Amino acid sequence: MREAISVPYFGASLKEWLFTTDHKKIGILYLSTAYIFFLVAGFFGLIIRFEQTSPGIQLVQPDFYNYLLTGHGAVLLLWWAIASHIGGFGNFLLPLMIGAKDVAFPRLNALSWWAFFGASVLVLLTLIPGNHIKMMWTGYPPYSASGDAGVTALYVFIIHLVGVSSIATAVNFITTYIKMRAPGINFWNTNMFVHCLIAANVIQLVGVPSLAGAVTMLLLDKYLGTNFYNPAKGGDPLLYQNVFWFYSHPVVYVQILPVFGFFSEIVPTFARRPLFGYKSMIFAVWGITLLSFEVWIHHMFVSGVPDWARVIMSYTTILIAVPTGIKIFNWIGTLHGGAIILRSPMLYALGGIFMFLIGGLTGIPNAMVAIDLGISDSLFIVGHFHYVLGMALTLGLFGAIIYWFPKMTGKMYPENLGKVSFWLTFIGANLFYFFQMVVGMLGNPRRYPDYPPIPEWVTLHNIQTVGALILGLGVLVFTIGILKGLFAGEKAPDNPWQSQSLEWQIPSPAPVDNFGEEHPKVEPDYHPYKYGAPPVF
Ligand code: HEM
Ligand SMILES: [Cu+2]
Repeated sequence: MREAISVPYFGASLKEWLFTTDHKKIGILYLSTAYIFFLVAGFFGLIIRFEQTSPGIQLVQPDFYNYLLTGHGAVLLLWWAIASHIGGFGNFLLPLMIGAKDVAFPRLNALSWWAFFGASVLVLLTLIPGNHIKMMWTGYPPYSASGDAGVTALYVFIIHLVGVSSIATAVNFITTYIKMRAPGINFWNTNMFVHCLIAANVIQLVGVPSLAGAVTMLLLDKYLGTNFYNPAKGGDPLLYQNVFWFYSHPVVYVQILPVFGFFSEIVPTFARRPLFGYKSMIFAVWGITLLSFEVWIHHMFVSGVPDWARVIMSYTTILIAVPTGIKIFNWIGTLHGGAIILRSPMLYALGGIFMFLIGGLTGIPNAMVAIDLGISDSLFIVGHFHYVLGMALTLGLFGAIIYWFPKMTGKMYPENLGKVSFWLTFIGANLFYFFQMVVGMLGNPRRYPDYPPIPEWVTLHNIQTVGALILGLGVLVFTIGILKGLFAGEKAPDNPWQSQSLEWQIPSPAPVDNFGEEHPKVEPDYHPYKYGAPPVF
């Protein structure tokens, strides 16, 4: 086994970090930025939660509440749910998993990172009181085009920069997968994470321009007097909703597919079984990708769209449950008869799959027009998407951070903090979001700081706040674990989980040149999930 040529991360100088084109460093930059933004935006969520504990206004004025909610939604969706997977893990893992030296265009990759960094700076500017954006992450006109909505322009530029970054990354990753695979790596022995990552980037490539178009027209309407969305002058606010959701529905798969990838890497490793139904999983991923562009009107069932459109998109939405069900079935199939080892990454993966299952099941009623008319814009929806996106995603990411921590840092994440943080996060999230759905079903609308003092509602809100506190504590413990692992963690073996996958066959932390000058030698019968031998850890 080769030695690492230099200490790749901690030992690198500031200059090396600033000018780096190394996919691993860029991945770590993305991931750490996304993590810090996650902490701040999660804290915004806690304040929003505390404000709703009792009826009346206690902590924050409604105007500021709108800013917190906008920041919470937009930053968690774009930074935590996209940048951490695609920019962070995608960059770090893609070349390692396919046996490449770097991505296809390392300088373009650095450009992606800097565009993203620029967007991060713009987000920080919104912290200044005069710069608040208050139109919610969806930015619907006519409100967003009005003076009350705050600095719409800043929002638009943030989307533009994130968009440039995403498109460049998508081109880069897709090319890397097609052109840079080590001889012997093919479509049928590629890691599920890579399949999911490439599918997600295909969605980015097709979808991001649509979102960029939607917000550009908004910018022109608000500041230059055009009338794309102004019905008084022949425009149509529904145009915004259509163009916005054409991307913003598929984006949920950009966000969740890489997490499916994490589950699919972690579950076989800790069940010591090959991934059940590997090929059907690949079809499911691409099925979801294709279908994802056929369902956006389910976000507009109450917006006044024609019935035929509602009916078609109601069916297509329910159809997506099929490939999704296949995946859940396959993870469970992998567990069946396996020698299950409940280390913390596995706990997080199983917890994430559970959250996804609840989120998926509560999504089916939303897809039915007759039911959605009643629960649209209620806290039921917010509870649903925190299950499916918020928490399935966060648990999956936490599991992934612990799992690949050794390869990224050369240290082990402390197992006890992994377990404690898991149980706190898992219990807290369920208390919080389950009762959020219940109060939503009783009629509590979303996005309001206040509600009528109905005793039953007050109790339900109190439970949610307790849940959010436990969840917050879990995130805190997890974060302490990262710091402890970094500064005082045990030295990591090269392959602590005895994984078959390529990224574990090199030293920890991954050396600067990955596999050296040559592609790694891939045996003809290589498969990332070729398990069978009982592990010794
Ligand atoms: C870290 C713990 C989190 C807490 C405490 C939290 C809390 C909240 C609360 C209280 C709301 C407001 C619901 C309402 O009254 O309308 C909300 C909305 C929202 N959250 Fe979270 N959340 C968390 C994590 C996440 C994550 C991980 C994501 C995404 C990946 C997310 C995405 C959103 C979105 C998109 C909204 C809707 C904003 C809007 O209506 O425009 N949240 N969250
Ligand atoms: Cu959708």
